Amino acid sequence: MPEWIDLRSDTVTKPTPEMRRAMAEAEVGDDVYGEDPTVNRLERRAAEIFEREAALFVPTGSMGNLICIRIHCDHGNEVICESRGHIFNFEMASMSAIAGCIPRAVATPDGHLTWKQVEPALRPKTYYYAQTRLIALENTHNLAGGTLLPLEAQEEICDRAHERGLAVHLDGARIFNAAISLGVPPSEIAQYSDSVCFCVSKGLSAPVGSILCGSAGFIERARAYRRMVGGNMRQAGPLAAAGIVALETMADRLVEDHQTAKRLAEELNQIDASLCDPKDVETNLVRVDVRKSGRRAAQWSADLKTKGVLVAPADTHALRFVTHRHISAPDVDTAVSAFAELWKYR
Ligand code: TLP
Repeated sequence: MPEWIDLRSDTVTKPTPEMRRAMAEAEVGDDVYGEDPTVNRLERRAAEIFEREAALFVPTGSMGNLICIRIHCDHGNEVICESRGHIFNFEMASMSAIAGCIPRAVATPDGHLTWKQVEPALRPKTYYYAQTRLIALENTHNLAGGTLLPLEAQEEICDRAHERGLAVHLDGARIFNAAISLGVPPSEIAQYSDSVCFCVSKGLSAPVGSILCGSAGFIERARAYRRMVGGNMRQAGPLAAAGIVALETMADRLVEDHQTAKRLAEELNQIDASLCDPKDVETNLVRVDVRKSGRRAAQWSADLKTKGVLVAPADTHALRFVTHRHISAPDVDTAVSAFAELWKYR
């Protein structure tokens, strides 16, 4: 097996030695009876960090988002989301197929909704319209390039939505990256929304898992819906143990991933300024526009793979480079040289 430089996602991060030890030693019980002490500890700690009444451990971020949408909405309701949002593009239309909702996708230049863009998408309260029930935000925004939704924009959307009796869900899969970049605790970013779902399985390096936070009543319902969608995990203690290590020890180092991403963008920009603007890099994702090469992102991805560099297409003409714990400074140099070589002979 060759040593890949794997820039496809931060989901590829492997558990740290401390996580593996904690997993081996985790106390376990049947979580369906509420008796797994390690899962209970993780949920209590997450609720504490996010300053919410309760939390729930779920296997994936996709399941967490689905459960939240299902609780906030009735069948036939509309969910306003950003057109490049994860829940709209990568979750197998679960909000429609399972939760019975219809997405109303709003396109924005930078992936981030403002109240000015949301308001015209609200349905009037007339019997022949599907009724708007939920606004779904994403911070950081994955497909837009790991961009940050400013706190003021979130606050305004949430305040205006709440005045109209609408709920707001935050997909905070990478909220710890957002927190580092915005220089605030994650609780501050999530404070305006009714629910938040974040992942410990991305840059935080735990092998599996996401966590929902909300009111005690919301989490009680979420526990029931998790069962409905097959998300119960019984002796999940070892997974939760890794999650605890992730929460306690892995957030601060994300700044290194952001610095690596910035340097990667600077070097790619030196090859050709059309590829990316380092100023756009706010966290650990770099969107690289290969349009000028006349070749599609999928072709670039295949060509880079022949040089040992794994990068996923973000859309037809853009690649997404994701930095994480296993990407070192020499890895960036190698990836950039491989890219430069291919660019020269494009
Ligand atoms: N994102 C994955 C892929 O699905 C694209 C990745 O490699 O970035 N919300 C956001 C914003 C996400 O980026 C992801 C995963 C999820 C939710 C879903 O998490 P999982 O994979 O745990 O279901």
